[in-house]
Amino acid sequence: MAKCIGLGVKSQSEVAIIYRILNTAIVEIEMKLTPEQHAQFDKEGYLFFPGLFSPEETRVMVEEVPRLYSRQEAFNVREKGKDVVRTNFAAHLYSEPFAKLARHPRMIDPVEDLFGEKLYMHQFKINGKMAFEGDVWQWHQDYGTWLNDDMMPTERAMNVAIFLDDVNSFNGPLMFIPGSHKKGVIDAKHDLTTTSYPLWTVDNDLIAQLVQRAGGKEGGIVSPTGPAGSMILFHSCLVHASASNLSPWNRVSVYLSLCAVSNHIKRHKRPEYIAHRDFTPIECLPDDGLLNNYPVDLPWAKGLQASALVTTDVPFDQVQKAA
Ligand SMILES: O=C(O)CCC(=O)C(=O)O
Repeated sequence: MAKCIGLGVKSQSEVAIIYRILNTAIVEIEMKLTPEQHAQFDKEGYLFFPGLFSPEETRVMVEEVPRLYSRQEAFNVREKGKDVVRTNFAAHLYSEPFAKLARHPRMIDPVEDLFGEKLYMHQFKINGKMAFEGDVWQWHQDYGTWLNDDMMPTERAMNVAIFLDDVNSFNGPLMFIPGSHKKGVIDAKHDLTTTSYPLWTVDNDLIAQLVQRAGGKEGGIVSPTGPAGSMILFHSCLVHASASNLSPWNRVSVYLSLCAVSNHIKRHKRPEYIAHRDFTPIECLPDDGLLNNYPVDLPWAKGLQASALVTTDVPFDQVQKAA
C-alpha cells in the first residue's frame, strides 16, 4: 500500500534529493503546501517556486516549441501585424511533452490541495513573448474573461505559469499587484484592439489605486523572476500584466488554467481550443513523467476536430431546455 507524505512544495533540487533518499521505498509523494504557503497565498494571491523543474525536464518542453509554433493553425495566435506567435493553445492535446506536463503532480497536487477537489484543464497555452517582438499583456484578471466569456460560476480556478526560458526584468516578466485578488471581480472592458488577443482589461485609474493600496513604490507591483523551470501559482482574480519584450531574450512560458471540476464553465462562446469542454478530472503521472515513457492521450494529434470550432452565445442549460 503506497503511503502519502505531505512535504510542502520544495525547490526542484530539494525534491530530487528527497526522491533519491526514498528511491527504494514504495512511497508516493504528495506535494502538499505548508500552512505558511497557504497563508502566503491567501495574503498575496500567488506563490513562486524557483527552479521547480530541472534543466533536463525543461529541455524536453523547450525543444518541442519551434515545431508547435511553426504550424499554420487557428490555435497559433500571432502578434498583431507580425508572423511571430503570441500564444499557442491546447498543446496538451497534440504534443506529448505538454500532455505530460498537464498531468504533472508537482503542479496539480498543490492546486488540488488549495481547492480541496479534483481539477480539469480549462485552458492551456504557451505564450511566446519573443525577443524584440513580444507585445504587452494589458492589466487584467483572468477570471474576468472566464466569467464574461465562458460563464465560469466562481473564481475556483488557478493559473499556473511555468518558465521555459530564464525570466529577468528585461524580457517582459509577469507583474502582479499583490493582494489584488481580495477585490473579487473588478469592472473590466473588452479590449479588442490593443493586441491581437481580446482581453477584459482594467482601467488605469483603478490600477493606480490598487497599486497604491498594495504599497505603492514599496511592493505595490512585484515581478517574480528566475531560471527556466520555475513555477508560479496565481489566483484567478489577481490583477496582472506584462510589458513588451525589447530584450534579445525570448520569454516563452506555459500557462495552465486549472479549474475545480464542480466549477466548470456553462457556455461555449469561445472555441474549444481556447476554453476546454472536457471536464474529466486530471489524473497525474508519476513525478518522473516528463523524462520517462508514459502513454498519454493525444486526441488532436491529427488536427483539430471540427466540433472544437463550434461556438454558441447561449448558456448550455438553455440549449438543453430548447432541445
Ligand atoms: O504572458 C504574459 O506575460 C501574460 C499572460 C497573461 O496574462 C494571460 O495569458 O492571461
